[in-house]
Order: sequence, then structure tokens, then C-alpha cells
Amino acid sequence: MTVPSEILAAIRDARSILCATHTPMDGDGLGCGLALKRALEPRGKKVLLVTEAPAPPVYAFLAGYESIAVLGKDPVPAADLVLALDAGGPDRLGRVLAERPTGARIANIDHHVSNSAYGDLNWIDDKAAAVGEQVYLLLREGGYAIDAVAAQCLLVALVTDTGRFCYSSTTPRTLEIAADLLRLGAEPDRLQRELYASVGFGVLRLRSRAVEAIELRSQGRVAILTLPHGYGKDLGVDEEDVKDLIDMLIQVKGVVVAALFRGLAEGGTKVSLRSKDDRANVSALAARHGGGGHVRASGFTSSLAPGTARDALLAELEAAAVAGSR
Ligand SMILES: [Mn+2]
Repeated sequence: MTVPSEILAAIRDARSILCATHTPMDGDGLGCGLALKRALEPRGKKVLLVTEAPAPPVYAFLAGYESIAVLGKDPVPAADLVLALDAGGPDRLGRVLAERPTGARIANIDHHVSNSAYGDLNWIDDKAAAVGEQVYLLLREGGYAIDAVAAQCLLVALVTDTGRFCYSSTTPRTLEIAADLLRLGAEPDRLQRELYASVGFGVLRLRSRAVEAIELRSQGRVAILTLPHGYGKDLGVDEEDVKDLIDMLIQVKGVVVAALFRGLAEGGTKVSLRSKDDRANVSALAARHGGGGHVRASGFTSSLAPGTARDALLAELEAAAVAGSR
């Protein structure tokens, strides 16, 4: 898929650009934002990656990490153009969209099948395994140089969103882009060391504790973990580590659908869903509850407490798992 010309033109004409992604940031949104900053600034543009919550420290090894602006109570900075990256719906962007800078256009660049095309300009490519693929194509087609630093940021986007090139979303194009990023100077060994061989002991203890709380249903086809807000806080882990427990659930042999119910500070529950089979479509399931995502990875926010949210969703989880294991 070629890059929409109106998006290339909007970037070409913009002097100040805000890059925004969902909160908390993940490797795709963060890697894309930093790559865009690195590649566009030498062309005379001011580029700022903003977030509402501090960026996960695991990505601090990426050059430019320190430039990420945490909004806090500050007003959303002025800009000509907002690049909304990896955000399936306007709610995912929080204040940046709610308080959009005066006169700024919104370019929505995303790969979630559930994207609602909320931008003034929209480029939704659900065949892209990561927005990192789209940003790579955009920089190439726009004639912006990708140096080793930008290449490393884009490789992080690809690697983290594809489960290290193993998810079904991975295509020949994903790997061709990764190959080019390596040619441009990206360092996969450094990435592996920083992202996957740096697990804190507190995280291991968190996993060990969580294993005991996993609930298997439907003859082992559904794995559920229901956690109150603040779970694992005494272990010094962060929210992202708790969120990542979903990956442990879907790893279990025989499990087709996994669900993590995580209590939120403000009340309510964040529900994360994973599936091992396209027939168990957790994007559709999340969409019925106001969320979205990908066929095999999705989520939504419930106003119910974790245990109540779990009870309310159980029948749908079991039905999805049965559909996915026929
Ligand atoms: Mn993504």
C-alpha cells in the first residue's frame, strides 16, 4: 500500500508537529514517534512526542527518549499537525485530541482493524504488523533520511508489535522492512538485551505470584487473571509489567482465549484480551464493550470492578474459545 499523498503533503507543509499515541505508550507508538522526530527535524520541522503518563523506562535506551514530553497538567503544546500513531479510537489519545491545538489538523496513522477514522486525514492499514511499517514507508516515500538511530526506533516498533516477528500479523513486507532497517544500522542484539534480557527480579516474583491466581475455564481453553488495582506494588513493578502478564496467560498449552482484568486507580477495570486463533475474534468481543484492537489482541475499559467485570464477560470468553477450537 502506498502512502496517501495528502498525508505526505501535510507533513511536508507542517512546521511544528505533535506526535501522540495511546497511554501507556508501547514500543510501536514510542518507536514511531522518536523515529519521526529524528527523521523530520533535520528538515527544519519541530517535532515533539507527547504522552500523558511517563514513557515506560524499558525504552530509555533509545536515543531521544529523554525528549518525550509528559503533559501532566500542562496545556497541549501548539502545532500545525498532530500525527496520531497507533491509536484505534479518539479516546485513546486522551487530552491531545480533546484539547487539540488551535488550527492543527489530525493525521490518523494506524493499523488497528477497529480504527474509527477519526482524523482529518486517515491512513488505516490493517495489513501493517506495526505502525512502524507505515512510518517506514512514509519516511521512504517522503524522501526523509532514516539514520541508524531512527532505524533502531522503527525496529523496536516492529519487534515489539509482532512478538519478535512471530505473530500472524508478520508478513514478508514486515521482514523486508526489518532487513532494510538492519542495513541502515539498527542493532537487533542491543534491542534483545535491553528489552528481553533485562527482566527485574521483582517482575519474576510478580509472575510467580500471578501464576497461582490464574483461573482455567472451559476445559482449559480460557485463562483468566483478575487483579485488584495496585497488585504487585510491593514488588516495585510498574503498571506495564502487570499488563504484560497477559502474555503469560496465552502461552499456556490448550488456552485459546486469555483475559486479564486489571483494577484501575480511578475505579473500573482495564480488560486485556488475547486469542490464539483467528476464529476466536477478540477484537469483535472488545468492540461489543466499547473497545477494539486486533483479531488476536484487543482490550476495553469497563466501569465495573475487576471481579464483576470478569463475571459479566465469562460467557463471551467461553463462547469465543469454543469458536476458536473447533
Ligand atoms: Mn501497534
